[in-house]
Amino acid sequence: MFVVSNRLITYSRPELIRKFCMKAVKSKVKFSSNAKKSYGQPTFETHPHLLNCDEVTPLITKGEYQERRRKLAEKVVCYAKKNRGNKNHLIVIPAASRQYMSDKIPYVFRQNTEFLYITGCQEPDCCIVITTGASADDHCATLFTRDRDDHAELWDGPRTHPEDAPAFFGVDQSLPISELEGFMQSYKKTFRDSSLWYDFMTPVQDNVHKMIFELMNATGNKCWENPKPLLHELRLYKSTAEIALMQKSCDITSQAFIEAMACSRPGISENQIFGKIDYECRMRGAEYLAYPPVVAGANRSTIIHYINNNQILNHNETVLVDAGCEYHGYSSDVTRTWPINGKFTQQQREIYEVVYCVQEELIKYCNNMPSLDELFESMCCLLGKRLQEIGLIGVQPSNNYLMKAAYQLCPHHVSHYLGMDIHDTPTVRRNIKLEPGMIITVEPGIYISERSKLPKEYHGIGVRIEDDILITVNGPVVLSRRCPKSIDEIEKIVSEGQAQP
Ligand SMILES: [Mn+2]
Repeated sequence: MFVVSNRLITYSRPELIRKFCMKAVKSKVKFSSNAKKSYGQPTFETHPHLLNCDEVTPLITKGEYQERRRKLAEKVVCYAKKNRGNKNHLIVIPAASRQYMSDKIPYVFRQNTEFLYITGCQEPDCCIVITTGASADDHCATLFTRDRDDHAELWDGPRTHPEDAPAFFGVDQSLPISELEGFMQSYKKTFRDSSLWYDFMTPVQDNVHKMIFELMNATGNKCWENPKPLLHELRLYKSTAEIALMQKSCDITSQAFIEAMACSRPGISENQIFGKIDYECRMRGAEYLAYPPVVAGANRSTIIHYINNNQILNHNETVLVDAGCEYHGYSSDVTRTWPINGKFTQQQREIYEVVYCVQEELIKYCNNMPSLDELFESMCCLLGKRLQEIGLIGVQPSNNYLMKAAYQLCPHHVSHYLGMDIHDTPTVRRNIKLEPGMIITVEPGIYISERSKLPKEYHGIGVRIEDDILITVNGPVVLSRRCPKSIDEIEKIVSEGQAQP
């Protein structure tokens, strides 16, 4: 009996919200039932080579997107309960806008990651609004899509129209973006004691940002929360489909590295290696490279963020390449260092072996589920010890001394979370223990600049080895395992490549 009445109460809320939503816009929106369906992104009907039936983006189903929205609503409700917050919540996550490099010339469009994660919608200038009461199961998701514009659609291609969006994206309802302001005003009037969840810190769509800012001022609303940390907590743990996408992304990048190694020879330019990796990734199905790659020959490899990539690679030099592709929204991030003529010099080999051994040990250490910061500490420790063994760091008993000396030679962190973004979920702290489902990088390096106090013959050597690691209950899985990294393997691939005409 109690259960029945409880259900009645909880189910009344979404109906209330939905009725309120539709009433606010009823007069303005006309849906024609027999018009041709219109979508602003690939669907199973138009792109069967990319999508299966019921998938909104490759491998990720409508159901998975619905589950993500439900979980977000649940986290919001949970957070509010814990902090004695409001009972009603309005979560607003806008899509990104196009960015232009010069008059009417756009940059490659990249969707706002939080919006893409929660909707699967790849169009610019849309917005998702999730409203929820005290029970997240009754949340209501409204997708605002760009207004119909026959002229613009002729130039830029079709847009998703509100009458077609709910069936495809699995949202409860959809409205044109021009209705967003009215929708929010009505909601604020109906639920005066509600919290607004919107990321004021990183505006991604100017119009929406300005409108929300003004609305908040006008209503004197001070109940504002940022949904980003909660979204990052969700994104931190990868689903089965996401792991498959990450594996594919790493496989593509690994193959591209092998091809780039095989085409290396003295006289090739850094930019040509960049081009080779980009080409090989695209030929295997990636959309583009996930970030401007570092292709750094000789002493340029000691500059951590070198992306000029405009030098020639010579005999007896190494090249450090940090690159990765984006495959259906999922990024890989791999670094390898190889000798341009197929043979490491004595000093290059010594440094490479130190980094290689330390990297292998760090991957093994992931079995203990350390935090990223603990992983960093042990990198400094291990690097220090190895460098001492080969006589590059003086014999001093203190651990502290070793770690400081190592940190001078590797001034960056050893790891970050990885996923849709390269530096994924940056609001998640690096001092929490690893857990199954997380994906991280492990990337120790040694950079001996020409200003270093170490012996001259080591100057200009820069080595980094970076792999992408999935944490599982059975231990770490190296997703980028198909990218060769032992000295023998690497020398063989480069040498054999050079033997080809
Ligand atoms: Mn990285």
